[in-house]
Amino acid sequence: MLRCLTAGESHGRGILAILEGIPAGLRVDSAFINRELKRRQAGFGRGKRMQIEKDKAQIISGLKNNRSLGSPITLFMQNKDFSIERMARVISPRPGHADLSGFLKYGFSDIREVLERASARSTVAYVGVGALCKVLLAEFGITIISKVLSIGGEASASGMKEKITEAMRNKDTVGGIFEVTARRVPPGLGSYAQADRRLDGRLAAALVSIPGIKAVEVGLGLGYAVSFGSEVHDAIFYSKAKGYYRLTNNAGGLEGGISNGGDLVLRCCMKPISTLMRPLASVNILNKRPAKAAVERSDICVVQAAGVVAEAQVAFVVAGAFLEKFGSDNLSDIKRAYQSYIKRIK
Ligand code: EPS
Repeated sequence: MLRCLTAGESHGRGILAILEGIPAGLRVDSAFINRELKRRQAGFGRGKRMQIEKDKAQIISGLKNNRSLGSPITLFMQNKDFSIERMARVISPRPGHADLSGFLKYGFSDIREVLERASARSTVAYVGVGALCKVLLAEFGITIISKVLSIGGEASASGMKEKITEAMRNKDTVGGIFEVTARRVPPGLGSYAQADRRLDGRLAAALVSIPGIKAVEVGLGLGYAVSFGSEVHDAIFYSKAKGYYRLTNNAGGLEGGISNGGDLVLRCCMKPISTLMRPLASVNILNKRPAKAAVERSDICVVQAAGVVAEAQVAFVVAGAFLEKFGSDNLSDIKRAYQSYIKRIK
């Protein structure tokens, strides 16, 4: 079982992740983890914090001479902006953020205590863990990529840029849609046998748990609702060279909660960032009178970065399901199990 726990506040000492279940014998190049962390920091519309941070992972446990030991791998990403004790009190919750619900739930007197952990800074940990999972999956030829499909309803590169510039000019924020694709995933990951083993459900849960994600589509997604069955189901073919194959992939590589051998294709809608420089109406939590929502340093648009985070989440879920299917202790054993399975299903 692949398990992960993360910790850390946005302006605390740093962000930490413990990943347990990576098999022994995997070569891990820390430069790759750092490249993934850097990708998360990029994108037009990112805010000032990204000019301060240069996210880098220190590997604190689980590797010896760059090889995994089968023991928990701990990553630590230090924050440059470590100012948690000096941060100003926040008293008017931002609509769209965790501020009000977190404040009510935990009974704080300062919304700062909520937003320090609710911050999307926590996604540094997801990306670090996802990078380790990508390294494992790459041993089996599996790759995961993402691309931005639209920003504020605009689908051309120039239109997207204009939308972000417009949001910037108006002291506003803007969301969008991105797509994640996992290639060369073998058929047979996940199961219909129990709801919590379904790979589609596990992927959707992992994606909708990324801060700001409000919708997830699998394959054709909402498009299924406006089509006839004969138009959308992916017909099945067989050849000796290829084995079973399809010419279309509306299913997004998932049937019956199991990977079917096609690319996993998932689209996510990200809402606009909820910190607005021209704030919406809110309420002062001290006197319960109307007040403008809090204004914090933030980003204008993070759809591209969210795509990188989503790749990491998909990598974590697929790696977990992969290890369940093929074993989990030793990389060579897993390779043998994988090869014998690939031979059988042809
Ligand atoms: C982020 C770090 C945060 C924000 C952003 C994402 O840093 P700071 O709050 O110090 O500017 O830039 O977080 C949010 C927008 C949010 O709503 O949580 C990061 O590292 O990605």
